[in-house]
Amino acid sequence: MRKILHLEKTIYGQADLVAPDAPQIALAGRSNVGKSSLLNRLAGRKQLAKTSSTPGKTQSINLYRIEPGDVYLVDLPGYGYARRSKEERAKWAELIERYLSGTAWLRAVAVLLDCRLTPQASDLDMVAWLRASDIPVIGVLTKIDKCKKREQQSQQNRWAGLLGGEKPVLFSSVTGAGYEDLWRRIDIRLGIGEDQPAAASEGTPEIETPASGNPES
Ligand SMILES: Nc1nc2c(ncn2[C@@H]2O[C@H](COP(=O)(O)OP(=O)(O)OP(=O)(O)O)[C@@H](O)[C@H]2O)c(=O)[nH]1
Ligand SMILES: [Mg+2]
Repeated sequence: MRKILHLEKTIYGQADLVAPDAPQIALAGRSNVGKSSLLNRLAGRKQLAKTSSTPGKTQSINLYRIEPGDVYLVDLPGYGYARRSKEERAKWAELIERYLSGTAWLRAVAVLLDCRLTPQASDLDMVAWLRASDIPVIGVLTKIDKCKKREQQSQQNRWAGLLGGEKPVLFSSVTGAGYEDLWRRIDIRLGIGEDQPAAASEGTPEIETPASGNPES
């Protein structure tokens, strides 16, 4: 069965920081790494989450319910965007940290890493913090359409060491590479399990533009 993602809740700040009491997986990573694009690819919809070539596009915590079921994928604002003011960066970092540390139903965090970059300090900090907090990490190397096979493999091996052994998923929102592998890892963490491979059994869907426009706007 094909999964459908619906934007159910948007959190703009501490005042409305209430996550649902349901299993959820968050997408974390530096600004521009491709979190919202990856979510759109997983949903099979081009414009569910807003994306931009300019870093700092996602400015809220967006909770997408995965149907069928009562489980969530959560798109986070990016970290490490140097052009934001110090105050703004601190505000986002605090909101993200509060969400990650205060959500008992958080089953894992998918940490997205650009396949073209060597491990960045902010990524290493995030992975170290998650591991110290006992939050499972799903590593994802993004934009692999921009990396040669050899580079993909060396980055995968390097990150496997930093992530505690498991090789990150090789993903491209452009080609759909890694779609099944990532859904499988998400399903396992959400407890949807291997009994209901859902979208994975039907392969990568063509991305559709929703007729009803962008529900986020
Ligand atoms: N070639 C290629 N470009 C990608 C891929 N994924 C995302 N992009 C591009 O990278 C840019 C940033 O993508 P977003 O999905 O908005 O990134 P984000 O991590 O959500 O960024 P913030 O919301 O600012 O934190 C956009 O121009 C995307 O088109 C990919 O797999 N391959
Ligand atoms: Mg985004």
